[in-house]
Amino acid sequence: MESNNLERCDAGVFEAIARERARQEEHIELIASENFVSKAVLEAVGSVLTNKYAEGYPWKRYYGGCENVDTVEQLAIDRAKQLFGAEHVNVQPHSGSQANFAVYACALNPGDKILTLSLQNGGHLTHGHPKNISGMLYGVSHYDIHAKTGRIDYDQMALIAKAERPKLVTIGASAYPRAIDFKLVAEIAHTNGALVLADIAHIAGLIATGLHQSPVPHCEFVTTTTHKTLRGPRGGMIMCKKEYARAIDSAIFPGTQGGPLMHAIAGKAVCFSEALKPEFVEYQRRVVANASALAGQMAANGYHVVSGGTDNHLMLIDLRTVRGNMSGNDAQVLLERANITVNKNTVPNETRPPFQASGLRLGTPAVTTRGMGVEEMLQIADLITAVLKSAGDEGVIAAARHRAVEICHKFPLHY
Ligand code: DSN
Repeated sequence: MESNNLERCDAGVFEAIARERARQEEHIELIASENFVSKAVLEAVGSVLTNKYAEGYPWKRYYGGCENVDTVEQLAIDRAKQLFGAEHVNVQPHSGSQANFAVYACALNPGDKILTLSLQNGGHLTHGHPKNISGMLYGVSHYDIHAKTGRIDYDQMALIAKAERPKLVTIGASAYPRAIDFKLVAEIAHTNGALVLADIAHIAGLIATGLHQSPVPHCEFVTTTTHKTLRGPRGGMIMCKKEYARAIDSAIFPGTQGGPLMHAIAGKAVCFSEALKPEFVEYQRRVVANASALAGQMAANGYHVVSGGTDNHLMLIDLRTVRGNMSGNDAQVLLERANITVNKNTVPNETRPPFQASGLRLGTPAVTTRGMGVEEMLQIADLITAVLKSAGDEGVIAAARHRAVEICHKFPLHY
């Protein structure tokens, strides 16, 4: 790569990137929404395609010189269709938030009602948070999870759908450890005259490989990011039924975006081709097995794992059930000192504000990409436990950090 140029021209950025590379190399990455892309994806994203303006869609652009980016975008679309069995795909959303907003712009008018998962119990900002445009423009009602089981309350969803008659039901989460019954959600929505948006950003890799139920046959709209379990570049994508194809394309461009990020779309094309390979199925199986092992060992170490475990790539640990009642934020800061990267998260029946929170969200996509397996998950659970029980003791934290770095060195990133 051309890092020599960067070093010469911009020492500040060069050095920050070098430090970030070292951080990624030597920290155990458990943020459930992060992953490590292949060198091929990195090359595509760092390519000359960043230079090109290409408003419009393949073979129908506003500017000249688009023949090569047309090829790239068409490859991305065709591969995504094959991967998910979608009728129509738009690969231009700059992010998952952009993808969701384009669906709202396509399906709703300001003031229309939407029904979404409660944000405190796993939902996403773009699913109706009062300070997000989705919460400002639309009338939002929430369904929730069962406080005891930690699982989505589909009966409550049906009751609210019947009472409120929303125009759109959204299903999908940022912090939900269980499998989702998309078919049931579509039945509930359609019975009550609503369309469905499934936001599969977190579990796209599990769905692409058939490990989790796909919403694509059942829901009008499916959005995802491409950088979580799917292991591609940062970005978004929309899949929809054919009848909404034109409206969705128009909601992205010119509706809510201008020129597409062609270098990111090239990275998506490479990601989809990687995800079509048999090795990717094996990778997703290992992500789930690792999450299950990590959750099992955390439970064995005395922590309450929300819903009793996990079906996917992540778990929620409720810290209130262990002595000390540490906040999620304090736990995150302590673990960071031991080179273990996590994020605080609200948990069912939360008693703290979101910036403190009472839980941790742990995920296994990134560590699994490095090649770590069940044995390492058990060790990582024990390291987390030791650090959280250390009461800040520098000796304990230093020993955990030393071990975390050793594990990382055993599974290098090869960038
Ligand atoms: N920030 C993402 C996550 O961590 O799940 C959601 O947008």
